Amino acid sequence: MPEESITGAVLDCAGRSLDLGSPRVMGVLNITPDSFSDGGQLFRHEGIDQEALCRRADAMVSAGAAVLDIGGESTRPGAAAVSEQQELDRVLGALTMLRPRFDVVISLDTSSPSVMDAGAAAGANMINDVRALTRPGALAAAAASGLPVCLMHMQGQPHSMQSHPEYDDVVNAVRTFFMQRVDACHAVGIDDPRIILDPGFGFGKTVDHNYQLLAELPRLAALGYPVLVGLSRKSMVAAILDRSMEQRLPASLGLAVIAALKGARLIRVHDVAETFDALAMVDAMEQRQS
Ligand code: 7PM
Repeated sequence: MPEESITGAVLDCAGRSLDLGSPRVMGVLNITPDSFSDGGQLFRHEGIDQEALCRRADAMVSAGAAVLDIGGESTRPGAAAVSEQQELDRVLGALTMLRPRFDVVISLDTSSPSVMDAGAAAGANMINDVRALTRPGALAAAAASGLPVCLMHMQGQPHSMQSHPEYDDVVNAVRTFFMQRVDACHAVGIDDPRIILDPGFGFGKTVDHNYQLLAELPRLAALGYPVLVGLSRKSMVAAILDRSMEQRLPASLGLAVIAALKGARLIRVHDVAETFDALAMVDAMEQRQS
């Protein structure tokens, strides 16, 4: 475990630095045909809509996104499986478009070793793995990439994870999982300054589990690694307020602010401009706190 808290750390992302002294926004770019909640399709049968992708990325960077997260596999419950080749084509296609155009940290939302290898070679800055490097070869690929990695907790597999989530104590289970995956990272040479943790809201969790994790986020941040959260438009909004996908922004901003106040430093969202402004209020206060 890190000796002192590194939650305010500056991450070295393949030469680009990511200052987590303030809460930062990670913008979601889903390169999937069934983009569940980002309001527009960046991918169709013919392939990536390059113009739409660049427009969306440009809007996110202008609005203050510190990180862009490119994903080519839908982890939505019940989503169709994607072949590794398909995922590679989507992610590399997007990365090749965006890398020369934007001076921003680019994260790859992937569990596939081949995407990690090729993505790192093509200029990606971070790996965001909802499977926490558990796929065969993923630990080695992430280690070789030299990039920071986000280890997310998930109970079960995407297709079935929401059918019957169960824990004795969800916060303890997530903590224990984190400590095991951190050990696995250390064993392959991924050291502390490269590790980010994410409780995985909605990934094999009931509404109660999600809100318990949110309330006790400081216990996870206390492990000493930067915490990333994805809450944007998730069903934990709909469970409290009966809101359609298009109506979840105000509640998502509420969740982003709560998470930041409880120690999250990277907030993964669809609505970058609005989240940036909301988090600026948290930052303004925190910077004046003694
Ligand atoms: C359907 C349900 C489609 C959920 C997409 C999703 C996270 C993530 C996702 C997260 C990290 C979404 C999710 N969620 N990566 N990827 N943390 N690190 O809302 O919470 O985009 S996919």
